[in-house]
Amino acid sequence: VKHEAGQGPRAHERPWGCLERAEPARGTSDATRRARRAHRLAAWPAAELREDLRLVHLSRALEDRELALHRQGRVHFQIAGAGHEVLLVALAHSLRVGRDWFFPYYRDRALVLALGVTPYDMLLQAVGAAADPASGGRQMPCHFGDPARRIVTQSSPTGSQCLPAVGCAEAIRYAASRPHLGLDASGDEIVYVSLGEGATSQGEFWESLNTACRLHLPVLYLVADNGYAISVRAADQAPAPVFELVRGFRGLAVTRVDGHDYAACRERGALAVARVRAGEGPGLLYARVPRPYSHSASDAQATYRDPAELDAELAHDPIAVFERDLVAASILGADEPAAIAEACRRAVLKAADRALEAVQCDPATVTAHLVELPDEAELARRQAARQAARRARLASAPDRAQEAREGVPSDARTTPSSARAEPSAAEPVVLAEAIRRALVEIMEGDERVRVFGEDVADAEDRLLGHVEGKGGVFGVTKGLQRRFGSARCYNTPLAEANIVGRGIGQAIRGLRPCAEIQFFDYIWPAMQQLKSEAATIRWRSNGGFCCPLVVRAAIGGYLRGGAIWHSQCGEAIFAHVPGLLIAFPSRAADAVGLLRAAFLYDDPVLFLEHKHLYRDRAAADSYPPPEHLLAFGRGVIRRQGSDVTVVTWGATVAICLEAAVLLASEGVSVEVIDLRTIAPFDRELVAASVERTGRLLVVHEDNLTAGFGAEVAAFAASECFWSLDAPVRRLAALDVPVPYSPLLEQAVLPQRDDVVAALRELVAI
Ligand SMILES: Cc1ncc(C[n+]2csc(CCOP(=O)(O)OP(=O)(O)O)c2C)c(N)n1
Ligand SMILES: [Mg+2]
Repeated sequence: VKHEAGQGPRAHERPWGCLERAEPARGTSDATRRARRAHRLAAWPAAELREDLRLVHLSRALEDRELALHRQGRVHFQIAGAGHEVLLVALAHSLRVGRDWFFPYYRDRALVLALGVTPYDMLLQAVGAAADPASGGRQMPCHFGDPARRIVTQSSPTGSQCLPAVGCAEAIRYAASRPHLGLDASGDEIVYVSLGEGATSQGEFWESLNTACRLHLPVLYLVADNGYAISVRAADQAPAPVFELVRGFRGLAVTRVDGHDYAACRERGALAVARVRAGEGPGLLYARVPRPYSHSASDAQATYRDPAELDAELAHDPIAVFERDLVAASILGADEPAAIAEACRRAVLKAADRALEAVQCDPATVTAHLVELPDEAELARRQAARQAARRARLASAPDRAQEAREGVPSDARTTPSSARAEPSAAEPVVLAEAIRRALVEIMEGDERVRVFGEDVADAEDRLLGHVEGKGGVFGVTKGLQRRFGSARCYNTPLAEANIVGRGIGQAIRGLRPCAEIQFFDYIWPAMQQLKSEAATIRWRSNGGFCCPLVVRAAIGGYLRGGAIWHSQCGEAIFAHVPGLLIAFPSRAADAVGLLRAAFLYDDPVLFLEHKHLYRDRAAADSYPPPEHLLAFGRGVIRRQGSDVTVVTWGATVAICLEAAVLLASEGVSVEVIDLRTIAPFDRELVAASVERTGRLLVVHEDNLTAGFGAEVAAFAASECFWSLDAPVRRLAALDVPVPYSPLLEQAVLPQRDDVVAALRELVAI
């Protein structure tokens, strides 16, 4: 920043990082500080210190070997944890392998070594070998993952790990208070989540702090500040260092430590962990560390860093400081550090040679572990088990038995008299009510299911006897909190990434979370959690982890007045995401069958509930019996016909059926297929129908360009070509947002007469 003569920089322009970093230590000489550090080392057994020195050298030797192999083209990427090692091995002493949950950062190699992952395992990942235990050759080096050690499969988006980490901590608390769930919760396990100072700029970090503090969760954040996010200085990221910025987070214990000082890291790290473990709430451990190596093998930090700063970092490498202190404290002889370093170098050389000989990945396996859908027999078995659990639960609560027989929750005990009466099981129920009942039934059968989102709860517990309760802006979750308690149905902050990210963490910890997105139009803040996290967890860990999360979202238009942010569709965008299952029912009974299945799968489901159908009597059905289970990927023929096939889903199913009735009077026989699920979609049903009719029209409410209809049409063009007597046609919303004025909305969304016109034209070809 340039300043006028005589004027200093204004406060907000001051590069705090540089000033603070340049600040000389006050009052004590280097020699005194070194003597103090050496003295403190005597607190720990020499063998432990020696082992820690071995670990830091092992970590550094791995970086050096991988970098060399990268230069030779035998390792395809490298990212080094150099400079962070001493901090991490010191902290590892306070964490418990196989008990605590780890959401690491890519700089955490030394920690992961301390947790017991071997150099060979890490090198298998670096060379992209099939036997890479973390990812089967699918992820870059230092993207850790080890189910037995509870090291959660890591992704690359910086900061996105924070919300799942918080969700995991939530689940720990829930599981610990319900030992009968068998989730192996010790009660004092904690979550470790690690990130760099650059990643603290991400909103997801702040959203996670919000919940960690509000719920006093057992989460330890480690922020390792190495001064740079690739080439961007810490001072350019934020107005102040993060330990200052978090001051307003009530309940967050912030600890600062110098990552060059093993003793300080170990002592203060232990105190920070102990506090979190004791249940006193979240902690943030902020550590200053150097970055003596470039950001990654694709970076050359000499091109943008001050040479003097780099020289200073190399001269004060934490490993060298640790060695000098160990020798000064007479814990190691003068020659021992070099010998340890050399032994590590040799061990890594050997492990690398072995890894280079390991079998490389088989291209045929690349689609394995994307999703793992059980067959229908297995699905039925799971449903039977859930029903048995439900019956047992209801038998232990006799006042619920009548409801179970009827499949209807009465909630009569605590609902004020003004609440509506429940219909009997045989009476048709609209889609919203069918979903509500299905949620009740599923929650009764599986205590791992929790429902959360914006406004999903009824009311404050103390008011439940006096007010009717909210239960969602569409009333779909009404009565769940009243019936199952606030631990099983609760409100979240108004933050969609928070909702989905916490769901992911809970799923990883063994629960079956049900996250609600109030309006599909507001799902986008959660996109990273859905696309980069939930949908990739199984694949990126090569089947080591899975994410059984159901995300319900109210979707769609035909509302009159919903406008651009309460009426959109957009399922095609999610259909483009491998690893995500998508349901889009058009009728109440289907919604129940699909929701039952959704909670029996072990993969993430986006469950789209059409707002226009919520209360549409034409989409109502009797509440189906428990055996009614719909596997994903099974469409249904809603109306048989022989002249033309219409493929559709959601609210346009009814419109297409009306059009088919009209055309029947003109002698045209239209077959209408309701896909029911978008991912997977029922290719066989579509192909068999087109084979009979020779003509295909795809109709959807989402806009035309790159809509899911394009996928169905491309499938038909490719696989049904010899059956087709006419080009495949699509009818969809115009490529503009949904407007407020009913006249404009009508102009944008496909209407019955549009379908009729399109069909007439198609059969005339
Ligand atoms: C969301 C996201 N944006 C950009 C990147 C590319 N990227 C990878 S690491 C990195 C810098 C991270 O800096 P910091 O959090 O300070 O960690 P450090 O690498 O310094 O340890 C960036 C920009 C990414 N991985 N994820
Ligand atoms: Mg950094």
